[in-house]
Amino acid sequence: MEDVIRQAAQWLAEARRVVAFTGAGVSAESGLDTFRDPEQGLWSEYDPMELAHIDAFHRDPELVTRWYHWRFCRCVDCQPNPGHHALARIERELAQRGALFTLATQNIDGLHQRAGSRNVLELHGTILTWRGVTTGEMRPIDRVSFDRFPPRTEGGDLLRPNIVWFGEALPEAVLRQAMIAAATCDLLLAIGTSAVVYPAAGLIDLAADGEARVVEINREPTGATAQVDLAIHMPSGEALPQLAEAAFGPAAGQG
Ligand code: BJW
Repeated sequence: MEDVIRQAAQWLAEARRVVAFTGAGVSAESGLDTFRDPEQGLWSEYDPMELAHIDAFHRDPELVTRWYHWRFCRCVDCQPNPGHHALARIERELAQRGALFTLATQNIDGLHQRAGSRNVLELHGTILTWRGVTTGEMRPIDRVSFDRFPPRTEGGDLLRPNIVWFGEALPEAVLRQAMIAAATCDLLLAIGTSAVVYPAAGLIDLAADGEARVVEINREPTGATAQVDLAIHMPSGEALPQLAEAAFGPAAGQG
C-alpha cells in the first residue's frame, strides 16, 4: 500500500468531521463518461455550452432533453463501483464512531445513494427527477413520458431534468449546507473532480482556508493539487477501498 494512502487513512481515522467532495471521475469506473476528458469525455462531440447551459435548453429543448434522456439510460445501465461502496462504508464507520460525514457531490447520477450513502448533498441536482419549467412541479423520471421530445406534463408544461446548468444558481439550501460542512470539517477528500466549476469547487478553498486537511484523490493532478495537503494520484475505485481498509480494517466479509 502506498504511503500517501496510509497517511490519509490515519487522518481519516482521527477525523471528527469529514467531507467527501466528488465529481464525475468517481463514476468513471462505473462506465459513465467524465466531462473534460478530451478523448472520450461527454463533451468531445458537443460544445458543453450547446448542451449544459440554460440558454441551450431555451434554444433547442428537443436536442437537450434527448441528450439527458440518453444519459439517464446510461446511468440506469451501470452499477456503483468499489469507490462508491467505499464512501458508503466510510460514512457507516464514522457514524459508529460518532463522527460526522457529509458527501457533497457534483454528480447527478444517483450512484452514491445506490451504493448506500445517506448524507448526500446533490450540488448540481439529479437526473432522476424532472420538473415543470413553468409550474416547478417535480416528477420522478419513471413518471415522465419520453414518447416525444421535449417531454411535457399532461397540462402541456415543458419538463426538464432537475439539474443545474451553467448560468443557473445552485440550490441555495444545499449549497449553504455544503459550505458550512466544508468550512467546519477537519478533513476534506476531493475525489474525481477537475475542480474547475464554481461555486462547487470553492468547497476545496473553504476547507483549505480553514483548519482542515485536504486530500485529493484523482487519476491525475488538477488545478487543486497545489493547494492540497496530500495527493493520491490513482483511480478512485482503487484508492477509496484501500483508504477505508487502512483506516477501519477489512470490510465485513473480507476479514
Ligand atoms: C478520475 C477517474 C478515476 C477520471 N478516478 N479520478 C468563478 C470563477 C469562474 C467562473 C465562475 C465562477 N463562479 C461561477 C462561474 C461560472 C460557471 C463556471 O464555473 N464556469 C467555469 C467552467 C469557468 N458556474 C456556473 O455557471 C454555476 N452557476 C452559477 O455560478 O450561478 C450563478 C448564478 C446566481 C444567481 C442566478 C443565476 C446564476 C453552475 C455550474 C453548473 C455546472 N453544471 C454541470 C452540468 C450538470 C448537469 C450534467 O451533468 O450535465 O455540472 S457542468 C459539469 O461540470 C457538471 C459537473 O458536475 C461539473 C464538474 O465537473 P467534474 O465533476 O469535475 O468532472 P470533470 O470531467 O471536469 O473532471 C473529472 C475528473 O475526474 C478529472 O480530473 C479526471 O482526471 C478525474 N478522473 N477518471 C479518479 N477513475
